[in-house]
Amino acid sequence: MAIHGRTPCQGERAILNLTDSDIAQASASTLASSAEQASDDAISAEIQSGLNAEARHINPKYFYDEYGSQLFDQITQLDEYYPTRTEITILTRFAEDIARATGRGSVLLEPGAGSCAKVRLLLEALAPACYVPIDISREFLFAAAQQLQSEFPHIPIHPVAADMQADIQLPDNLDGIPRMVFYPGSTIGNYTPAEAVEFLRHVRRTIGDNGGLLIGVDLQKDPAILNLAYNDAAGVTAAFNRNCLSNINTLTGANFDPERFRHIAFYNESEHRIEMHLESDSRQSVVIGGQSFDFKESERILTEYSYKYTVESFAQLAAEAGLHAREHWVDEHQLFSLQYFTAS
Ligand code: AVI
Repeated sequence: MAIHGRTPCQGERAILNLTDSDIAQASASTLASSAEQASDDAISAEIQSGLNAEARHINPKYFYDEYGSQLFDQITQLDEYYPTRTEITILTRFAEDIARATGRGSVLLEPGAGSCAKVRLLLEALAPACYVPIDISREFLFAAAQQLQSEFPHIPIHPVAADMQADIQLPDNLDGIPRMVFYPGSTIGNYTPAEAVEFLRHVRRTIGDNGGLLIGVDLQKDPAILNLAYNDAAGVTAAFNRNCLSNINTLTGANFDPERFRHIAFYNESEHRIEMHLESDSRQSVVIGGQSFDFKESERILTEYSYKYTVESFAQLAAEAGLHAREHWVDEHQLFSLQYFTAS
């Protein structure tokens, strides 16, 4: 990667200019874990294992092929789906407050950065020594980083194509600068609480003893609001849910008929989570990787959990990972929160 100027550690901004060859080099140095693309057989085996389980399930990662990502973008713009616009309102309104709480000039890491959309709202206020977007989707990430670099030429940007759980190697000149992980979008809600603690422990290791975490967390609220958010009138969430079956067909040669599965989404009040399922509209059989699966009428496949927390319940979870609650910001209707934790 071409870094021009003195290192940030020396007190001056380094400008990282991304060229095509930088991109190629960085791509080549991608961490091994992200380079290992699951083979068709491994995908079939994973789907088979989920469907052989007593509670049939499919990993929500299968929502996100190109079409699924477009559908998710559409979801974020729906009237019923409040999380994205509410988080944007909080980031816009409290950017300076957030910077005051977190401090400026840290190395800002964003796992699953995608299009780097939300960080734009914070970059001027946080003035990071370096912004490190991390995403498995290499081409998309580098295109987004290049665009961001042109909008914020004074902020060094160091994209890393890697899995969210990978250990990230940063340039030596960033050693000793406090790290802050930015994890917006309430993606943490798609983990079970045990998985969330595991992820937060990984964050804790990444930030070391003097770093922080700024995370978007969706809040518990009137179930009617939640049920609407995941059952939009236009049927975009239903199409998003069914699309995982089309994606699995493409990846494994399976023969799901997505139209023969109904979209089911509801708020489970005792578990504080939205559950999304696909429900078979009749008896049917599907072949995946040479194995046949029979579905009874109304039999369900679990496709996603989306856990909702209170500020306090999430702070307790984070404490299990060694993260201490410092400050939080919510919108006026208390729909969504942005929460700041430090390692010590
Ligand atoms: C990505 N994640 C935070 C979304 C959510 O709300 O749990 C995924 C989603 N599923 C249905 N609608 C949106």
